[in-house]
Amino acid sequence: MSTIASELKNTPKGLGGHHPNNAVLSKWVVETAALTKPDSIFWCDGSEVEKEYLTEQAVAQGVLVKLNQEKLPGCYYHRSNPNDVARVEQCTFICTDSQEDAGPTNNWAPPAEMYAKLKGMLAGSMIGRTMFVIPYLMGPPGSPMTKVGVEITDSIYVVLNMRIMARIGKVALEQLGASDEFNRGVHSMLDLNPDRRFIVHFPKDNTIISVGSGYGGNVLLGKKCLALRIGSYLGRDQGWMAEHMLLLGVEAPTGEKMYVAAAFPSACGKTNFAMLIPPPQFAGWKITTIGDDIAWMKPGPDGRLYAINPENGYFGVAPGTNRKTNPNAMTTIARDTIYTNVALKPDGTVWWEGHDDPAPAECLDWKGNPWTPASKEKAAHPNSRFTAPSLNNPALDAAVNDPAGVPVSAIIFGGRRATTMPLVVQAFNWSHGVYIGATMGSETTAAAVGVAGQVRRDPMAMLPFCGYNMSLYFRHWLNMRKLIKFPPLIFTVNWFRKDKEGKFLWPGYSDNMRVLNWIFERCAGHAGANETAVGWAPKFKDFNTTGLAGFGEKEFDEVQKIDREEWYRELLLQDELFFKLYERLPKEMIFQRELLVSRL
Ligand code: OXD
Ligand code: MN
Repeated sequence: MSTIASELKNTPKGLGGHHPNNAVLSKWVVETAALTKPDSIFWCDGSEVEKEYLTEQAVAQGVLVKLNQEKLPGCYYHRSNPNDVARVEQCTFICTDSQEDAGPTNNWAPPAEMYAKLKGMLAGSMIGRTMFVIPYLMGPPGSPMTKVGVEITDSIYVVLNMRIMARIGKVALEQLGASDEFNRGVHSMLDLNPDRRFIVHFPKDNTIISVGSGYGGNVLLGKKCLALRIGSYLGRDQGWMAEHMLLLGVEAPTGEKMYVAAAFPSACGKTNFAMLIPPPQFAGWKITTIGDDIAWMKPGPDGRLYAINPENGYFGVAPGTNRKTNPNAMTTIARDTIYTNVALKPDGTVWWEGHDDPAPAECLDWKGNPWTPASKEKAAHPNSRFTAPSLNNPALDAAVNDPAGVPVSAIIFGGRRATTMPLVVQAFNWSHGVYIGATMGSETTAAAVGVAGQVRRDPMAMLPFCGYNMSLYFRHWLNMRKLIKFPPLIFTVNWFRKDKEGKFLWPGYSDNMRVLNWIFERCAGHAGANETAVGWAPKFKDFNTTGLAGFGEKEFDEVQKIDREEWYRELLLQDELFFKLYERLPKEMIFQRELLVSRL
């Protein structure tokens, strides 16, 4: 079918037919339908009625399983194809005109060649299926920082996830109006053959095509594809920043409040940090969440850097989430949540490794096979996920929908490092901070396909998400300084340092409040610091350890230790990235490296 007139085959009256008053959008949808040949077209309006209808359809098709509605109201369960459980960086492409624009850290192919290949795969790919059209907003309605996207997909699971992760339907069409400025995203599952799996970005055309996968990070196109890869590309040209950062508010008992943005690689606890509940010693302190994964930041009229969270929900890692590590997340995911690839218990509830409940005597694992505690394999996939609306979060910040965004006082870079990296230090200045971000390393996790646990460089946690040449991205960071009169202070943290026996030196989770407290006091100009080779470090007396059993000055020194031998090795590892990026690497990065060597 190739015209809009013949759509809406089996959908109830009033649903699926909300055409936009936008000729460019209509034309693009008709053209895509002509290529993919769906049985019907369904325009999503984002309404509750629509949600109910599509959820019912998904259950009838076996895409979703209805969970125990008494214990988990509004919650559903999904199992993906076992070959399709994480982002696939080797199949992710940035198709800029020249390979140099994509840079040495991205896969690249000539746009024309890639379009031809993908169009070949999309030809007739939706025969027998419904084509859903999802207009969506990344960002609060009415914000000048917000972007409109339209995702075309043949997956009902994608629609139901997108309606949690973004503001979809009518609100997006209203913001779009008659404009032709929207991201064009096409997703088709094909046959989920990993050999025909491609996540491709055409930044110049503001276009994304994703085929052969159903996994969130590959197919919820507003998230990694638009908000980070295309977003970073647009941000460079338009003077703003799209970053892989959580955003949180910290309020002191005095009522003074600041906002902090923090970049950590995937599956390193961003969601936990964004929803942190301070330990009892911090009575009167409040942490509130703006976002847990992505921040768009732009200089504001008062000379500060303002940020919005483009998303509207959380796509979080389930394993390890419990009442101790993240009580707010547990409340958030108790209703209206889609669980993917966790274990399914006989009573219609869910379980994963690191859940509060003990392992069930029996359940179905993430592949649907019977599982008992004696089983060798994990019950939940290590990258199993929950998709939950922000509105459920008891700690949601009141400014989350503020079109102006929130002013950022501090930027934190962090990685998962067993050695070398101290718990916290502050960069000497913005360019030193950019160097710290650029040289970030972290042990790999299950969020991407590959071996977990190896240290890899992940500049600003953006290695898999930068939509152009990484060296030019560093340049953009340096340039932004000129546009921000009162730049945020930059810090680096590491919650994951271990002793020789492999035991964590820092308790983490809610105790990370102590680090946040020092950062807050530094931004407020209250706390002192010691100059070290790698940055300003907290003095023990300024670092709140009350109530932290077994953690005294000796333990503090241990977790803050700067070991010269380790740092020499670190510098050699950092060089690997710099050699790779050398051609266009800003010279400031080399100078910062030399300064660090001389300080060491
Ligand atoms: C994520 C990721 O899903 O970073 O947020 O992989
Ligand atoms: Mn992420």
